[in-house]
Amino acid sequence: MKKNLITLSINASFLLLIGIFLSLIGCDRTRQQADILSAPSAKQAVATIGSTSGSSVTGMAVFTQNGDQITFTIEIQNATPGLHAVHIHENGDCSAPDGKSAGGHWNPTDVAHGKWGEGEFHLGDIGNITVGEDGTGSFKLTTDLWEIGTGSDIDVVGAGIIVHADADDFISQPSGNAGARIGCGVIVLAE
Ligand SMILES: [Cu+2]
Ligand SMILES: [Zn+2]
Repeated sequence: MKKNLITLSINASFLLLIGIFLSLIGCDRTRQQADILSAPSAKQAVATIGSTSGSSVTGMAVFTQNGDQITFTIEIQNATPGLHAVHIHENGDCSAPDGKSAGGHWNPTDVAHGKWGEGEFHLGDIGNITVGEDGTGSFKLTTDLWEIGTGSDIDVVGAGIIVHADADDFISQPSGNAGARIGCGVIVLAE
């Protein structure tokens, strides 16, 4: 009699476990369907940063669209500690060893160079990234001033990302006196 009771409770626990397992699978499937449904609006562009001007800088920049907002993140490695300017430049061309093939600052609105969010500034004037003693640094920015993959004047795809040896002073024309181009990447649409 006691043995039967134990068997019964083991069976009940087993059924409970199966129930929990099945409901977890159910949740997961619902989540996957939600991801598929939201996929078309989640546009993304990326730029892999390679070294230029004899530096050993590497990094990755990612643009992710959420509604009309685009979040930009960049992470770099192997840079000297301190401030380094980061800009979007007009050409997605990193073929020159000094990065000059990327051209001047991306400036589709035809205004003066400046500080992001204050008065006039190029749409490529992202700002300065702080690199620590370990040679790494990261920066994040959210804006509705850019587009991804629309082919419009303010579409970032096809432009370049440049990391500079020095800080942007946000004043000097036309590019903030930020020194050599030590990192370069081409912004491409992510599939
Ligand atoms: Cu620049
Ligand atoms: Zn600029």
